[in-house]
Amino acid sequence: MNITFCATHINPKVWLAELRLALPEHHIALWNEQDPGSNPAAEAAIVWAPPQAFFDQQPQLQVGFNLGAGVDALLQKTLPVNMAVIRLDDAGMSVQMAEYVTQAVVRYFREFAELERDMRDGEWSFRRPRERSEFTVGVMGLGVLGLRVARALQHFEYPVAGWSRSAKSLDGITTFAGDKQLPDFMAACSAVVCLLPLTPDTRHILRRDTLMHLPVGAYLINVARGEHLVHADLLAMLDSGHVAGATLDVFSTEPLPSEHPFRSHTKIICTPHASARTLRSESVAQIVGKFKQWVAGTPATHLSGYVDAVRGY
Ligand code: NDP
Ligand code: OXD
Repeated sequence: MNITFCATHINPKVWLAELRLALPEHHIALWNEQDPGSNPAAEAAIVWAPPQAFFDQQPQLQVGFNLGAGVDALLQKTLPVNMAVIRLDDAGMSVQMAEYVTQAVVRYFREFAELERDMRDGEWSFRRPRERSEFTVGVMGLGVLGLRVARALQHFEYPVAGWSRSAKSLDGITTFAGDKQLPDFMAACSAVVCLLPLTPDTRHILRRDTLMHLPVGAYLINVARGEHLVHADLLAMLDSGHVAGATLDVFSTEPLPSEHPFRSHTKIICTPHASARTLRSESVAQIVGKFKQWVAGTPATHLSGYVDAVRGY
């Protein structure tokens, strides 16, 4: 079978080498945009943020494996009519995400930034310990990553709340679902973590009229997509003190422009979309496993990570 590969922002050579080693009986080729006639007609694609021309030139594609968990960029494209989209599920990302979010929450809860600042200023300060039982961390999105994050936070005995589209019953987690329960969920959170997929329903969900339900002095951690957040609203709420601080890993424009106010804001911590990296070996192993199941006859709709294009995730 022919597989076409196109991934921007990564070195394709090493990926192709690993994929070819794992699938020696199949032909895997790097897509050539300049000379479309030279691309063998492929049934399967492995992609990260390919240009529209990739799909326009290959309407015969049956299945597309996304080299990431989020498929928002892919679903904004016009895709081949019969192509099913399969995303990465976990593939080594959830442990990284749990680690990243936990360190951000712990820094806020334990006020490490303030203690470090005091030490730099020559002080030896005492801060009264906060009450853990009163520091609820809310996780928006209780999927593969959100649930792992929630469980990691529980390990440190933070009360955890979760918000999802469908109602859930999860051991030890106070759950909320749907738009109606969003204000109550927000009101319960001392820190809120966004781990939602970016869909028409969730774009700009972190805006003034949702964030204003947070208690005064709450923290925001956005590790999902930049377009979940309305930048100006966050800046205004940091200025007013309603939001005490934000940790942002994702931005509506990436790379974040060097002059962007987020970069130098004293209440914002930024990282360059690094909270959970796509790991090559884990991702290749997962895609190869799913591809083999598909070749053996499992319908794409039955593969784990199958994306419901109407739902958007
Ligand atoms: P999943 O699809 O497993 O989980 C999505 C969760 O979001 C589900 O619980 C779902 O609810 C919930 N959800 C979806 N739409 C809504 C809505 N309208 N209202 C309320 N809840 C909603 O995704 P993952 O956990 O694998 O990944 C989440 C996102 O994290 C990715 O889409 C990506 O954008 C981002 N990401 C960021 C990375 C980074 O490095 N910064 C790395 C990897 C991913 P339900 O359970 O009811 O379906
Ligand atoms: C992803 C990401 O969606 O890297 O996997 O953001």
